[in-house]
Amino acid sequence: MTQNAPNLPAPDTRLHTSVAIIGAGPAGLLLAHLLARRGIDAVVIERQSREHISRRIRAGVLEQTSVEVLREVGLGDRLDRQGLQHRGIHLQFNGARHRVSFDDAVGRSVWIYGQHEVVADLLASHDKLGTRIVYNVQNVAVHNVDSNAPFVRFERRRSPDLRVGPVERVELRAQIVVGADGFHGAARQAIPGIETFGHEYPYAWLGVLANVAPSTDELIYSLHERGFAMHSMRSPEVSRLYLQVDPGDSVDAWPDERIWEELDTRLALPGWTLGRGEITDKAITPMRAFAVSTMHHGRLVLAGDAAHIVPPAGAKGLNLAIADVWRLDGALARWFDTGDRAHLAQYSTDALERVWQVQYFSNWMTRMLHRDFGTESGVPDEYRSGFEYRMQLGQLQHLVDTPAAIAQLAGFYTGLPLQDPAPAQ
Ligand code: FAS
Ligand code: PHB
Repeated sequence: MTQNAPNLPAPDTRLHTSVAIIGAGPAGLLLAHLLARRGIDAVVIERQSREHISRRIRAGVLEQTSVEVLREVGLGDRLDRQGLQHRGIHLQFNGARHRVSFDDAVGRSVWIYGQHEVVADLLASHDKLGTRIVYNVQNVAVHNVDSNAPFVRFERRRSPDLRVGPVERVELRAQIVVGADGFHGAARQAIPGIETFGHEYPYAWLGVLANVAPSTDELIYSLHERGFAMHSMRSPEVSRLYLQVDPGDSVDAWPDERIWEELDTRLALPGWTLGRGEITDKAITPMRAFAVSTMHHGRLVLAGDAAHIVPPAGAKGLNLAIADVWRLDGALARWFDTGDRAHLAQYSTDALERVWQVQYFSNWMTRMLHRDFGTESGVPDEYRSGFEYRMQLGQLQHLVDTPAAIAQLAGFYTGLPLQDPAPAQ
């Protein structure tokens, strides 16, 4: 991904900008939007096509902190019209469903508004702003991050069929390079000596999208002895549902009937029925946590999943990306407007302080709500996992009975406050 400006072949095309952003996911697109509002030029380069990034189904929950940011920067109109405000969630265990009220506990909410909707709003904004977004790039490499003239090299094909035709070598010169290229991106490798820390959970999520009205008013997180299940939604007509499965499980082993049967079992409640409909999307996502030791080196900065991944039980991945970008935008604005380098130097420390608190919350939600059947021997160990399960039930019962515990969950779930970054002393 990175070289220190060896004698590279001359590029076919040279582009110039103030901020080169690698990745047109929520982090990259939102940063370009925020910078454009300040008159700071950015170019976004993206490995996939516009169609591909537009149809990716991922996160569904926006914490109130994120909603306030999006409204503040002119991205709240459709969200306020179509987003579903939720003032609490349901926790289900031991055959009972308990409502956890965010409103009563902390007076805040979350909004159900799919990540693909946020991306659609961002792309519509960039169409109006005329932002330069280069899709279908290949072989991206970051150079000279330790100099004051970093640049990104990449290739693109001009032909409509991206697999054939001449390759154009492009050099994008910038003052700052931002790696917003997600977990599988490679920008972070351009940071010498960067360390990564992480954890692979012994389970995964089978996520399904179904054309059926949600059978609940608010999200249901359920711990059943067979494993975790969740009932979420995308709109009054579309349900989003999840099942805990084994990490090595395959979607092929989960025909629709089996999915509905298992959801019925894990979400069962006397007097309640789960509506069924056409499943339009199903995918298995591994469950991992990961974060880097630093999000900044020289003229390279990281934001979003490029720097951290949280397990989705806390509904934080997208929200953390928004918080990173809000903070990075403020630091870059000061850097470009006044030459103040203190805020950019402080960005990584401040962003990671939030990341590790959210890692803690996401891990806590994950371990509380998933069954760990795993054993080193591979032989089911009811002695150990049965003990763990009964302790989780005790934890959940204490949680729903204890206002202070509910307040902590509600505070995290609806979003930690975004403090204005204090410049480094
Ligand atoms: P993204 O991964 O969204 O975007 C990175 C972009 O960079 C991509 O478009 C990629 O194509 C591009 N890219 C990568 N390498 C590149 C290169 N070398 N050159 C150019 N471009 C490159 N979060 C939740 O809160 N709730 C959920 O339910 C949830 N479900 C998820 C399901 C899946 C399958 C995944 C992968 C993530 C899920 N997440 C969820 C987390 C997700 O929402 C992320 O937090 C969010 O997409 C972060 O946005 P970005 O940081 O922009 O990263
Ligand atoms: C979703 O609706 O996709 C969703 C909701 C809550 C989570 C994770 C995913 O914790």
